[in-house]
Amino acid sequence: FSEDLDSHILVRQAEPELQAPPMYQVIMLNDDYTPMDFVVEVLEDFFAMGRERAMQTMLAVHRQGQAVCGVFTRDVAETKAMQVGQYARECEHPLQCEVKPES
Ligand code: TYC
Repeated sequence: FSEDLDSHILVRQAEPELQAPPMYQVIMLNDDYTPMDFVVEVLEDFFAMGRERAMQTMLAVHRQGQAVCGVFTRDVAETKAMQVGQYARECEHPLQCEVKPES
């Protein structure tokens, strides 16, 4: 009986750690004022993109209004969106990101 109880407790405790955490998209938003070069620099520096991928992502945002620039756990996604907004403001550009739960 006590063996059964132990294994039951172990399973119940281990279960949550086996679930992948919910993931969140960081979505870059278009605006009319932020220079294209600045957006490319942000995508390289905050989202570890190479020049080619950063260019393509920037152009996707420019043409379609928005694009996903990364998928992260909630804290990481919110921190990245905040840091981008803060850095853009410091440089006096209106660039902003939004965070949204994946699917
Ligand atoms: N639309 C901007 C321009 O024409 C460029 C831009 C691209 C701005 C992507 C924001 O997320 C953005 N200068």
